[in-house]
Amino acid sequence: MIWDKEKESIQREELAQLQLERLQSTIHRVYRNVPFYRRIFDKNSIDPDSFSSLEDINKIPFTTKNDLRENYPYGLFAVPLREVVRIHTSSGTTGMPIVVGYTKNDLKIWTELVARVLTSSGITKDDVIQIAFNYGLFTGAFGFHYGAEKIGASVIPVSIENPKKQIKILQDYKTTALISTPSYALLIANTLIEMDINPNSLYLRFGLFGAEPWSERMRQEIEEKLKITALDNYGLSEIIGPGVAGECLEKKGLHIQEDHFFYEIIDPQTLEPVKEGETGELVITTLTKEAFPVLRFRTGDLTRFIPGECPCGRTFRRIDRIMGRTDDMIIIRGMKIFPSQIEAILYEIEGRQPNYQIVLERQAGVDQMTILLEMSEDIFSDVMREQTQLVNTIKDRIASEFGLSINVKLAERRSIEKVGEKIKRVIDKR
Ligand code: DLL
Repeated sequence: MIWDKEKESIQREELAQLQLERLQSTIHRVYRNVPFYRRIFDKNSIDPDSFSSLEDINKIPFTTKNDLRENYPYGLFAVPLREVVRIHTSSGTTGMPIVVGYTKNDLKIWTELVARVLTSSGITKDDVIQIAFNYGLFTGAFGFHYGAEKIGASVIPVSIENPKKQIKILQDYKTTALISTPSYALLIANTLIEMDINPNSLYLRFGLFGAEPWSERMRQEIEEKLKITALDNYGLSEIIGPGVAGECLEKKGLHIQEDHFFYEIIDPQTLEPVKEGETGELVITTLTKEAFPVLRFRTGDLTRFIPGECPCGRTFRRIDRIMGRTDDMIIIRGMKIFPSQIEAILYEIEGRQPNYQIVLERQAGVDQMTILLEMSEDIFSDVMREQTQLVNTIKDRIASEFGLSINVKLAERRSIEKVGEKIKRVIDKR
């Protein structure tokens, strides 16, 4: 595609103007209706009428997960409850869940945003979509459900089920797109292999996976095992749910939805914006939300803006795959480690996506790290000697990579507990 630079810069200017107008109206809405924000504005002598450019957003202090928690359940709603038509919560992998509400208009916009994510993933009204997220307080299932109906696809609201039942529906209902967490997709893929079913006998073409961190390697594994195109999408309930960002078929980052949200990336230590293209913590301001608007919400998710334009022609910028969470950063004996670094080592040793959990404890004043690793069927049935060998290999690799001596415990298959849909990677008991 030939890029029209001039047209693009006009579009960016128009977008900035739209964002500013929507920011101004959001600021007025929260100042009028949310005591928490009014207090912040008054305490910092911020005049809600003083926002004349997008840079003025820097005047507003960040909103944290803790602020949301302290206002549990409805303290930050900007409309009376009678105008709220839906309630969801965050999945609570990092503590108490956060309660979020939607007006009729919020639901309309959410549906539109998810429809965009589906469309950019190549999904059309001809697709048969199997939704394998839990229908409940979690935003994943309902978000995708309405977005998929909006584009006219056929929706199968299976929810979380025994993987064999998912496979039966994949086969019998001729599902063409699967929507779930990446770890659940892999569970389905591995069950398919165990059942000796040829993935080519399915009608599945696409998988849209999100709600938890995954890697490029995991994408390849899922794509190979299910014979599909697997795409990443990102969202969080505090902002709206799924629909906050999604990959297009280029697989070169996730397009953000800049007409409804304002995105910043900051250094989580200094709280200053990072340089263009550098990794930091994603901060999001909602621009059109009515029931639950948030200003400069620190997502805790680490990513970067991908510079340049996307070959697909969409002009909304892209963020990179989420690399981890700031609160998952393990600081042990002065060393900073992300679970994704441990995961890469386990992947290399095992040759497949590991299912693991990192437990941190303090024993006699010394920090200890234990990796709990679920065993695959073959290792589980293998002799003790091979299990000991696996444990030692992992210990040696971690020691040589990070200079840390750790414990490794092998756990039975599917024994690591999930919080709702998601695995909690780090348990810090210190
Ligand atoms: O997970 C919303 C969602 C549902 C997104 C379905 C995508 C698909 P929460 O339960 O509030 O909402 O959890 C949000 O999950 O802050 C990230 O830490 C993590 N997360 C979500 N999507 C991704 C992703 C939904 N694609 C939290 N990659 C976020 C990595 C993700 N982490």
